[in-house]
Amino acid sequence: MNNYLNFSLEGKVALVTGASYGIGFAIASAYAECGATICFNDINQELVDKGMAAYAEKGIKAHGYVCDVTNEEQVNAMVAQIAEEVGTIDILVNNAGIIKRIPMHEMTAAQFRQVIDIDLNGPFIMAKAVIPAMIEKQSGKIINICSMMSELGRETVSAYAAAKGGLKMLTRNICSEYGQYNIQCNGLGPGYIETPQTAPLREVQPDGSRHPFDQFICAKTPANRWLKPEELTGPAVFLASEASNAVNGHILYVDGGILAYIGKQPN
Ligand code: NAP
Ligand code: GCO
Repeated sequence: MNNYLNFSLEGKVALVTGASYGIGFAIASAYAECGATICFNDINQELVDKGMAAYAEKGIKAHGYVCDVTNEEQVNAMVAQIAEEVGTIDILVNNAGIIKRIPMHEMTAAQFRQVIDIDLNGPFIMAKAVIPAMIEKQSGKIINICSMMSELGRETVSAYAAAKGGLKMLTRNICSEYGQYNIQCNGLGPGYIETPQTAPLREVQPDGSRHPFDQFICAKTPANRWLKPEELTGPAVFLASEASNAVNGHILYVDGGILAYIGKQPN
């Protein structure tokens, strides 16, 4: 097989965190279609059960685990259980994440810490747990789900932007430290995606008008629309496959052109 054209994930074990629904679910589903065995975790059994049912509905036999990515003991136990039950992890997607939209001067330190803990410390703990087996295998793929906020700020998302900016540099540092073991660590930077996390930004207003932020972000996107989780899957498969073995420390933005565009002039 020509590695330069090998997008297959046959025989690979992929762990996608926080993948009961949303972006993680779309990426894991695409990985399954490309031949990977899918493992995912979520914060509680109810969500894991929901995810298992959703994967089964798509004909995917997934392995689900209850695990809080900020809890190192739980993470190490999950990685060991996956190694025993499924196989060592070839592909890790650090997808689990939260956002809090609060003006910074009103945000408590505890709220700030919670976002940093899940969105930045979690990916560190997860990557640290899977890297030893990847070193032993002399191969591995780590994909960190970054954000427009890895590059840009906006009102009310200080903790999230700090976390996602840090995640960009964690991505580059894992690349720097572990590239010698044929481990590639890249970021996937979605633009504005239609998921539960952004639902509040798309709510129809009481007068029936579109949410101001919905109108704003469409004006900032050349295609003048929100993106769908499924539109991230091609780039995600690329970053998980041998086709990207020479790509490392890169943040692949899948944003419909937002970062390139000054925005549409209001009428
Ligand atoms: P989502 O719909 O909120 O899903 C996030 C998932 O992560 C949920 O299942 C959530 O569980 C889980 N999770 C939260 N904290 C966790 C923890 N401590 N341990 C394990 N799982 C945890 O988010 P999404 O829109 O799919 O986003 C997924 C990732 O993409 C996030 O990292 C987000 O920052 C990033 N992103 C999203 C967008 C977008 O426009 N949607 C754009 C760029 C980047 P709960 O249901 O319990 O919270
Ligand atoms: C927000 C949104 C964004 C998206 C995403 C953009 O409040 O601005 O939630 O942060 O989630 O990260 O790439």
